Amino acid sequence: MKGKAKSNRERKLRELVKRVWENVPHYRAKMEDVGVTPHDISTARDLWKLPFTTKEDLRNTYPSGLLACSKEKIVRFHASSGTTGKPTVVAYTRNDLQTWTDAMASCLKRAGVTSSDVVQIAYGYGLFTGGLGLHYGAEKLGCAVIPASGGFSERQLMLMEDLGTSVLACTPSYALKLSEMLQQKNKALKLRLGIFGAEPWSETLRKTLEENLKITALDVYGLSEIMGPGVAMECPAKMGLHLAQDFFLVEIINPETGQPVKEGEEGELVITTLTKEALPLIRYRTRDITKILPGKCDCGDSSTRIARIRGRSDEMLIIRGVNVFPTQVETALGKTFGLSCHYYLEVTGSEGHKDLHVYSEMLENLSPEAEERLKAKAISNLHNILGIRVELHLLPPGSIERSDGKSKRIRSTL
Ligand code: DLL
Repeated sequence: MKGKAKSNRERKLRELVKRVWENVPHYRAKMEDVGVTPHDISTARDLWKLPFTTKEDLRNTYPSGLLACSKEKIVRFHASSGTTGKPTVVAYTRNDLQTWTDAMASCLKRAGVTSSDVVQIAYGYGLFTGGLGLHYGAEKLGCAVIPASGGFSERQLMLMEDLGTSVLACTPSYALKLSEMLQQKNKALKLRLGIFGAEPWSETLRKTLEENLKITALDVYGLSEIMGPGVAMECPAKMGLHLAQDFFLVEIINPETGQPVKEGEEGELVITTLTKEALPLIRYRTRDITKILPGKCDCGDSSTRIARIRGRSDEMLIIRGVNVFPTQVETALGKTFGLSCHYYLEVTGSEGHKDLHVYSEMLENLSPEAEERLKAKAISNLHNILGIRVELHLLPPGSIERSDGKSKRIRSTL
């Protein structure tokens, strides 16, 4: 069966390469540039011969230069949450939407969601893929779906209580905001599971959410360029995210050299879509940093698993020669009893000598002496994990703005 699944994927790969060669001049030109034709690609081992596709390719061909089907076949557009310039537009055919629904439903099933669940979707609905992606997957499983979308937090809590929400799907930072609001209320909830993703988050934040909300919190990964949520999902064993491997091939490369990393090493995730019709992507550089995990998951499933995303390569700070990801700061702050999970970062100084400022919120107001002790402990934890000294600023409880969607951890950089 395993061999059959593999040969199926390889057949899909050959068909994909032939299809983009015939239908997408941009891909054909890039392949011709490196002297590759569809005849050179027969198994996944040949993938390296193909050129990468980047966010720039999508930008340069905006809005529809990479389309591999006629415009009549498009039934939906989404767009990435780009902050600068034009967004990245993603198109779907009817089959693409079906594939997405199937992939998302399998992810939710893997997480333990069943038709008895009431799923409240507090990811944004609209151009962002979070809301509708989760929505169709959960509906396919037969769940009762509450399309709450993001924000209107008081109403979220009311719906949770009145409709008996058992599964909450939103960003981990929004889940944190909701959990804090809940702590001040006396609500009888049936919540048991959180499907959290769309931004990097740490094990520490998982623990906090699980304790505060009395749930199991699982990680879901995806990106609009590839499809949306549903690319990979944790199971309750929490041993990494299982890849939806019927639909994607993955590689891990060194982001600087573009070469594959050694087995099990961390690097940039590169994804090839096997079944997408409207916008197939070949060797798409996600800029997300992770690794392929060895061995088998305790759930018994032997599908490829990736580690929780450490962060995006373009959000990695280099402070006096040391690489720092916001999730590492989150881990260090989480190890410091007395601090909340709310924080943000600023970088000051000059190119040659950067300083990292960490702004972290205290759980309660303290006496000056107790605050000094807390600060010393946090600085020591940050030093142990990051390997550098940082400027730490402790802020009063509740002073850092809460996020209803993806939180912005790096507020300013050079
Ligand atoms: O965030 C799709 C999504 C929606 C995923 C809902 C999960 C849940 P984009 O807006 O295109 O799409 O952003 C994609 O978000 O490249 C990662 O950098 C980051 N990201 C997504 N999921 C995770 C995760 C959606 N579980 C970008 N952990 C990706 C860390 C994540 N980062």
